[in-house]
Amino acid sequence: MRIVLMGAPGSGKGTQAALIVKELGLPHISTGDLLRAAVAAGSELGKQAKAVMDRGELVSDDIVLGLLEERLAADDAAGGFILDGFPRNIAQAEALDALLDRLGQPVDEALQIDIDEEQVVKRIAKRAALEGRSDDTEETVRNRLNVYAEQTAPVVDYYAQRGVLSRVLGDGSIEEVFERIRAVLQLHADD
Ligand code: B4P
Repeated sequence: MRIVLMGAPGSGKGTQAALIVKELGLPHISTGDLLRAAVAAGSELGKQAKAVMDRGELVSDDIVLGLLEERLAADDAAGGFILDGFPRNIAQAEALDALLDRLGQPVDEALQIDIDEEQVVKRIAKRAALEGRSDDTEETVRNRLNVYAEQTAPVVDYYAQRGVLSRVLGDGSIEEVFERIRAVLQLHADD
């Protein structure tokens, strides 16, 4: 199964992807994690990405697509995957379709986690206190939310038009949200 997990920053994408991975045994491919690994490695690409991430903006499509293509070529991705944080704009969605069409492996399920802005700000403030991620400052989070509304929200319609979109509510506990996701995935596994 090839799943795309979408939602605003703080909607619980990364959190829920980790639970889905456990349940379905698919690799979890997070472009945020791939970028943070590049930053931690101190490569030239990582240095460029860090400046952009710290402003709350999207890293260039070329950089992210390069990282993603490399990751999707690994053996463990051949039997399906969960993509977390990608695509983040229409150009990325089209590039992903082109890449997966070449492999004969289209997206099966695009899962959108819906959440209101107030909860996002609270959750990320909590993570900032616990983990100190450099893009979790209040100003950057606000910018990430604006970027999400302008560039990423249209991707939801893109998948709706392709008939693969499901939506779940992201409020409530981590377990409650996961139960909703599990119900959707179960339903579609039986299709
Ligand atoms: P990401 O790493 O994708 O960061 P994110 O949107 O904040 O999501 P994340 O998965 O980390 O958080 P989650 O909602 O699970 O991206 C970071 C940056 O990388 C972007 O701003 C951008 O610059 C760059 N980037 C990434 N992908 C890109 C792409 N494709 N193109 C260009 N640039 C890209 O969780 C947030 C917090 O909420 C956690 O602390 C969690 O514990 C908590 N939480 C989750 N569920 C909860 C619940 N039900 N109740 C209470 N708390 C909950």
